[in-house]
Amino acid sequence: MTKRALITGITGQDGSYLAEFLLDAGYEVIGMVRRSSTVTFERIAHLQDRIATVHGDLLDQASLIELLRTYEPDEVYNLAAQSFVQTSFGQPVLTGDVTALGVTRILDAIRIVNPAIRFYQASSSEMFGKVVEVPQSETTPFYPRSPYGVAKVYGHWITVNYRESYDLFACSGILFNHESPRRGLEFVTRKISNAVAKIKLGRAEELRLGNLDAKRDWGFAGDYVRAMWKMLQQDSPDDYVVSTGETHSVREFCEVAFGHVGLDWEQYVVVDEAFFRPAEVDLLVGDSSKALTELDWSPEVDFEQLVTMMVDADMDLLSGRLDAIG
Ligand code: NAP
Ligand code: F7E
Repeated sequence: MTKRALITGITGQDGSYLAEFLLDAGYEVIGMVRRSSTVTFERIAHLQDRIATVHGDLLDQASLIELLRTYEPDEVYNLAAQSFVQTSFGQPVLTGDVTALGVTRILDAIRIVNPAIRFYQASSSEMFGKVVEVPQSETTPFYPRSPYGVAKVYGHWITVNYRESYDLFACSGILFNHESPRRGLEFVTRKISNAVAKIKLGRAEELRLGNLDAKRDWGFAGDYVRAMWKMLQQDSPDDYVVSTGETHSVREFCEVAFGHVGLDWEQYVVVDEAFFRPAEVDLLVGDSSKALTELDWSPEVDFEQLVTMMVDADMDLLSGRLDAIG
């Protein structure tokens, strides 16, 4: 029988890759989108005739209950969030409402409508924040460093709590940074790949960045959505770290990205205090051996391939060889 999945946040980076993956696996895909005065479907435009988009909002409990009643999904992937760390410092209450309480709203909707629905929560390595051990695994204590990280800790624990209280099949995927040509332009990797293309094509002269020393475990989003799905196919629900196990600094990302088009990053990158954060996460590197052992998951794209893929895609996009990033 065809399985039906509901994806919240389908218009985001991960939502678009997950939708592609599930369609290829034979799923019927329902994507929850929030009302907007402008169209936000750029990443899923190429899937429009294969998915159903339906209106709902993580801020509105009734809309979630109604969606579950109407569409009767077998699996729910909760990818929706206010996901930009810098914005969470300026809008901490909104971030808490969507990224933290939004998880309770959807879990409670599942409990009320159909507790047999399998649930995936998009948790984050930002929960480790000021890391207390290296590398970080499922047993590493959390020490979030932003309202976003704090909200994700809440989302993680409410997922565990609904699993333990109501026997829901609820999994928390603790995913480290994952990127792609579809990454939002405000995140540092895409900001860099996009600027590299603009500079190479003569449309920009410099790139202003914040902390170049921050280190992240960067993987490819297309690899990471496979892990989300695998979690919901197990015999019992659990939590998993998903990462590459390698860490690189923002500076190294610049070196590889500019170097790929024959430019020296030091001639173009300007450090700008405006992009520093009130509290920083200095170093993240994950230990995903549990995902390897139990889910048979490992990443296929390495750091260099990821950076060059993003630069090539932005070169194609900006030089008109590609119409869209989807
Ligand atoms: P993203 O590109 O920022 O997408 C976020 C999605 O959430 C968008 O579809 C957005 O809709 C939607 N959304 C925001 N507020 C909403 C609301 N109130 N109701 C319904 N939908 C709402 O994020 P992403 O990179 O794909 O990440 C997916 C999830 O994984 C997020 O929860 C993120 O926090 C988490 N995560 C991401 C990473 C990563 O490295 N990418 C790592 C760990 C965890 P609009 O298009 O209308 O704005
Ligand atoms: O920053 C530094 C910045 O905004 C990475 C989200 O998907 O991954 C993401 O959160 C690092 C930070 O991602 C700039 O200070 C320097 O140390 O790309 P980012 P993030 O904060 O790691 C986690 C796992 C999530 O869950 C989140 O949803 O880069 N950095 N200069 C900069 N960052 C930005 N954005 N812009 C700069 O100019």
